[in-house]
Amino acid sequence: MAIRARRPLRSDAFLLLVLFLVSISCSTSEPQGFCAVGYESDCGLSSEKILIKGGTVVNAHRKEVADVYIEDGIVVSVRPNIKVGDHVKIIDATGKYVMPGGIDPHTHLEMEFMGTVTIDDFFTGQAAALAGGTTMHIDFVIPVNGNLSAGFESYMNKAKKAVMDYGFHMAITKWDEGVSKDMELMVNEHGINSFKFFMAYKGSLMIRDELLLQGLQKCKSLGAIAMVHAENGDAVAEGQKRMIDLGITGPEGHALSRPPVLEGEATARAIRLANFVNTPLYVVHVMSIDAMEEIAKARKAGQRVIGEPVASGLILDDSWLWHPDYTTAAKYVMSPPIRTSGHDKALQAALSTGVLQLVGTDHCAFNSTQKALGSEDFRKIPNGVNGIEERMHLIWDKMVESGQMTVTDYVRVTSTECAKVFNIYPRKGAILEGSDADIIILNPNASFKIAAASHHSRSDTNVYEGTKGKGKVEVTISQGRVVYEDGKLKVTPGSGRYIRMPPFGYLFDGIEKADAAYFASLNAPIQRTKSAA
Ligand code: URQ
Ligand code: ZN
Ligand code: ZN
Repeated sequence: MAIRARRPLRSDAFLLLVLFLVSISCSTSEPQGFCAVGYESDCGLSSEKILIKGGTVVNAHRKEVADVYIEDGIVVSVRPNIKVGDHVKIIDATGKYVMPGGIDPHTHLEMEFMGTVTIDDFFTGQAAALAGGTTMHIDFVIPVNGNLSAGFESYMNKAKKAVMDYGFHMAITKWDEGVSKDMELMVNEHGINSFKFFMAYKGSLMIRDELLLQGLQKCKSLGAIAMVHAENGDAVAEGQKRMIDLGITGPEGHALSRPPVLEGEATARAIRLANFVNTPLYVVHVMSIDAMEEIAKARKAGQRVIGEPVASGLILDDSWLWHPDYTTAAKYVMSPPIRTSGHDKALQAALSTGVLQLVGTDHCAFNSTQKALGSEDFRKIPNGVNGIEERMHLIWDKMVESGQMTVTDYVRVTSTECAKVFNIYPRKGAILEGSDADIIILNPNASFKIAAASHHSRSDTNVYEGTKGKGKVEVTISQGRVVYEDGKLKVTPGSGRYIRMPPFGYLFDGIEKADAAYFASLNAPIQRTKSAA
């Protein structure tokens, strides 16, 4: 039988398999019609040998003029005058800053919300991040009907097209024994070390104090960070009704319905409950002086509270919500709302002095068609703004160029502190021997201009439209590969890695000692003898 003469099957099948894989990876790496601006694919996932020469290497603890040698995705050495052999890509960084890639602690990619889905998914959102100098983000998993495991599976599936490293926080939207058990699973099996509780969005994501208390205690026992969206959801619902009753149905009604006092009240309440449980608390998207001052007071009293302002709250004010053009006004609708001018400057000052610790974006982008869902009623406008591509440039221009912040503090608030809080430092958030080679080169003498026409988000609008500034990220290196250079992205869907985050980060150091001191201070129960009477 002639067949026997043929070569054994395994090799043919194997070859076919390789050919099939290459054809897929080449065909899928260029989703049609995505952001034609300076985009090309790189099928080879080879990691490069790279020498970054003569730049000022900035870490959160110091800056130095030094070379950085990268191999196999890892920083091998950081010192002056590194000599290398051939086949090494040399990047001249003279006169430029060489910094850890940004880490965005707060994003929502491909999130189902308010009757639609955020316009950026793990491909477009991450590609935009890399073009803006952010090399890792931590997204929020939303449970499926309250089920954490189902939520986790659905987000791991969404992340299959990832082009950079990412991690997950988990939202808690209902409480029962199953959820409590699943939280253990998320921490011990799935590398999640933080859970978010929404005190607003009545009727969808909102939870009540009883659940928040349960959640805080569970987080403590697991060594997980409790995160809160702090607004009084009941009062917000009242505020919304008040505006509608007044005939105020436009985007300006969104800001008027949830004033800073409702953010301050919920922030104070969450802080006091976390104090009662004695567990670290992380307040997301701090948008007002009211919330910031509650955090400042708690930290001054020695409580472990982390405050996260976001780019929109630091850079924008709410005058846009009164813009006569609906599409323009609606794109600025997010919660808590962007505040009146003055809150932005106060949040900048708090960030530059350490009252607030790190900067996120809360990137939750909806295009103008999606935002039009609320054209008759601001309560139906999908809440959220963009920022994942703009954060690093906006904070450099607003905080460093203005002299409010040093370059080492810039690295701390855009990268290192996030890595430390979520316990992945110094693998992430640093340019140290052994760290992942996630690095950006920022040219302080170049400038940037933001426009929806040139950004990498899928959205047709941008809340920073027309903003210009000093300082430009010219090169982004992710996992030891140059993924952004000369305005061109070189990304490969599926190359992004899920980063597991272990529990009991630095914020938990000594918590049990404080508990022991508390129990010792109780001086109870009092042993009483039954009185004769
Ligand atoms: O509240 C959040 O963080 C999500 C739902 C994003 N939207 C927003 O308006 N902040
Ligand atoms: Zn929120
Ligand atoms: Zn958010």
